[in-house]
Amino acid sequence: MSQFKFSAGPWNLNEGVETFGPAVRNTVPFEEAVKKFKEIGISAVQFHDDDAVPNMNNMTIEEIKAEARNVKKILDKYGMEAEFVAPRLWMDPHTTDGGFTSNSKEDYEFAMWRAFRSIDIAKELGTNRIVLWLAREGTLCAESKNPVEKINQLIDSINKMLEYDKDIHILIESKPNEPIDRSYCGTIGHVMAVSAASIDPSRVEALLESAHAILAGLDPANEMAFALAFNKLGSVHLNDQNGIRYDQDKAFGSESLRNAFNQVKVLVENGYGKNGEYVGIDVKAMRTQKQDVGYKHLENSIKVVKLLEEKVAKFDYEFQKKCVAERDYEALEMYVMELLLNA
Ligand code: GLO
Ligand code: MG
Repeated sequence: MSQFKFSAGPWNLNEGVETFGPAVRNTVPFEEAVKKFKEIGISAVQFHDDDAVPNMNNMTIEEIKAEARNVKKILDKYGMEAEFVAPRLWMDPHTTDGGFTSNSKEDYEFAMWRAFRSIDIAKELGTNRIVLWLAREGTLCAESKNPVEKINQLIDSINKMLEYDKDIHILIESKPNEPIDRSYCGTIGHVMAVSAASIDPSRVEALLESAHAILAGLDPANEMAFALAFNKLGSVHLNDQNGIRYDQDKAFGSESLRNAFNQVKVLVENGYGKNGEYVGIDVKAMRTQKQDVGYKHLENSIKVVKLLEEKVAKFDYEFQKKCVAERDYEALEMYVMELLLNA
């Protein structure tokens, strides 16, 4: 049992494509992915706009909405929800140099069109959450953009989305780098600042992904805590990451169990999920994994969350208080190690 509701995206059943090699697994058709998700305890699907409506660039608004309604029927068939829709502004030729911070007026307008369509799709799927992973909002060549101007342009874009629909909430997924070298919105602190500068801070929240915090050299649990302190943790992407390398999206807890424990602990302690927030599992199957077991990374991540919830339930707050009063932090640290090791 878990106190959380879990979500994942179709991209989490990945084919294993990477920079140095092609696909090693077949694409799992959408409906099959939804079925699989359901079987392993996931209750909501996360969408890129074009996961829901492929080929949307060539469709009218009405056609896009109609297609989204068909997707909703598949969700309904399996009793699944949609958690969010995220405009995929990193794949298209129009967003090679970013979308909301593009130097090209035409490409900027394309990015806004996709953002508005993502809102339309979200409404049809029955969610008011839009996620912005700002994949290319920054630079590869530092001098190619005026950073102050671009950060203001990003805030303007968010304001236009907030105005377009009075009900939507925008969750910014911070990431310091990859695919770009320097991102304009690399941490939860940046997200909170952008939120505060927007026309409706109550509708601009954060999505913290464990691996992204580690890539920024930060602690994922503290990043979650920072957003929680402002009442703005709209979603999380739990996964893991072996230090500052390429973005690995490993199974949750597979690299640092204590970090994972503290993420679950901060979520539990702060009643995360009480307002309908999901625990997203943004993990990638290892490229070495065969087709028929290419979903175990999801299953295992959920299992680790549940096991850590049990550890959190056992956490002895009296003992912690005693250690703090005596300033015996070695004792507290050893207690946590023993708790996690079942010693
Ligand atoms: C990549 C991101 C990616 C986003 C997803 C939703 O680093 O974590 O998986 O979460 O595209 O926008
Ligand atoms: Mg993510």
